[in-house]
Amino acid sequence: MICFFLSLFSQVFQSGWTGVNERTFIAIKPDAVQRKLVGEIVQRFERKGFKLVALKLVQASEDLRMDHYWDLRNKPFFSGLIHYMRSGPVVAMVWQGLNVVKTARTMLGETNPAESLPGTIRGDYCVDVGRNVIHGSDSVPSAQKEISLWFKPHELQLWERNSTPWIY
Ligand code: DAT
Ligand code: MG
Repeated sequence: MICFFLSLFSQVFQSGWTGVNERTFIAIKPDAVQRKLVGEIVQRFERKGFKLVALKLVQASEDLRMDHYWDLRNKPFFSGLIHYMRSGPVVAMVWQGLNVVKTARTMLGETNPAESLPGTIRGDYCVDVGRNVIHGSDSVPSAQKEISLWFKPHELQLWERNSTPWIY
């Protein structure tokens, strides 16, 4: 019980969500939901040893889509990207663990599936950069920004995972 409260305390009050408390934002895009890849993708993060902190199926509003991809607003593919992200619900998730931001990006593969190695999610499940099935934050600051865009604080679950001592 004491360990549980200490863990909650450190999760709530530790600044920067570093170390084993690092968090990333992952979104399973509308094409992957349509193609029934949700279970497969969630399983990869679970089996890796990351901890699921939040998950919801959401039809992203225009404001949310624009805010999420605001840095890319001047790219020629921006309107197509915003349209694609409106084409159906996405599975928004927060995963937590040691180096989760960088490791998740490795698990995703490259932005262009043609450059993604087999064994990565984009390498295994897609062929077109405009239908690349998954989003993952590219840095810890981006992750913090994206998590706060997609989730309210009470949607992030503070829970003790029994398998943690077998992972760290
Ligand atoms: P990533 O999703 O790997 O972080 P990004 O942030 O550079 O890549 O771009 C966001 C999304 O925009 C990407 O997942 C797919 C789309 N995109 C990027 N480059 C593109 C291009 N050249 N043509 C079409 N869509 C592109
Ligand atoms: Mg990006």
